[in-house]
Amino acid sequence: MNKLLGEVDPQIVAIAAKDLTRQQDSLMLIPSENYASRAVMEIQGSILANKYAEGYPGERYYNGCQFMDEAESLAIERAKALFGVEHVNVQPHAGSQANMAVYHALLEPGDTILAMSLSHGGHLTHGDNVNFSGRYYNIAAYGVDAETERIDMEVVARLAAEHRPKLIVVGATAYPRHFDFAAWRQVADSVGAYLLADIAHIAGLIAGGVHPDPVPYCDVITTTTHKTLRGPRGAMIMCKAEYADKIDRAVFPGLQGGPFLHTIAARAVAFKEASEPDFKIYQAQTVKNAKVLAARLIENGFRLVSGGTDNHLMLMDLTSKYEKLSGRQAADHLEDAGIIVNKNTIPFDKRKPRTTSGIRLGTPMITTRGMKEPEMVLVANFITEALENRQKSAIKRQIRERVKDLCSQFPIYEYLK
Ligand code: DSN
Repeated sequence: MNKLLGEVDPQIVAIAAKDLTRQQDSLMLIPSENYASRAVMEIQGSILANKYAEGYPGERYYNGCQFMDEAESLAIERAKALFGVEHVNVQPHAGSQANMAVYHALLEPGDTILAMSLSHGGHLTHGDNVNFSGRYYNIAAYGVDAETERIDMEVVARLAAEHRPKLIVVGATAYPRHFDFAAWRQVADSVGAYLLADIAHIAGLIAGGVHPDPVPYCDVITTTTHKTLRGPRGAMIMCKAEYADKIDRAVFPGLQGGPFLHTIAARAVAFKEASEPDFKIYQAQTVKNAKVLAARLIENGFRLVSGGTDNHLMLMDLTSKYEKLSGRQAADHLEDAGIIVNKNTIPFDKRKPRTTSGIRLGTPMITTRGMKEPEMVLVANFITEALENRQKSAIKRQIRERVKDLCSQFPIYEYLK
């Protein structure tokens, strides 16, 4: 019981060590990922993982939960203060469970949801037909305008009037522009729908004050905690007090059993970190970096969906430069050069989701490691050079070395080495 991990399982230690090297030596540009702090990871790997605590603070189905109650209450109070919300449930294991719980709380199977289609930047749980949401609910989807590649609120209002949804979801995983939550509230009110904001991608930006705030306008807000919010993997649901009981009952016992108190405690730590002044600086820099990266990529001849970004991510349309190069191939070529992105459909994509015509890039991770505007220009140039020379392995290898050099100036997790 007291042996070190290295003594018990050197094999798994070696795997983690390899990924530490990968995380250190690569430019990690997947916009939904981040480097959690040492403090977050310390408590996540702690003895708090040993306890069952079904229920909520003060009303558990297990004994011995007094310190679990303290940890969960602290996470709840910190989240409430950070986002200025009336009620928070910190138990959802992941973003999908959080959205599932909201639907379970507010809807009946067969009710209509209006949400963004996955192919235009939404999420699987926003009604995709391979997901529970598309299977159990009647989905009306909105997308972006073919010309501007932005959401057109007049179209959303028209779709709402036509389909009379019981719930409208505003939020995306691949939308580089701001959401005007006040306008969404107006549409929801026009048909008497609940308004859910899924802010998984932009939660950190909102907490950092660099994205419009959904709280005054939305009935319920879901988010993961490991993206721009930079906490441990997990999720939470925020809502007005009037929905608190329904939401809590939907999470437990509706959908989940025992909460993961080790990650809930790690969420508490992340919320503390996010309430410190440095976090605001970090979020502002994330957005500044994204704008510089986007501008340089455009200067280098790439087309970005909607012409740029207002947040932490951008979608590159490869077809404008390389008609035959798919997103999947581009992501693999970039990985050869030490640059990690993900393939992503672009609006009105002619290719399938497994192939795609685009890649999605974001700045949360490279900003966490301390990179600023000058490095964004280098990153854009590395991407450009790697894609230009995608058939030349020697050049990609050479770029990989230059990427590694750049990364070595911005070390991560030095205490683990
Ligand atoms: N998988 C997440 C993303 O990459 O955006 C969404 O849940």
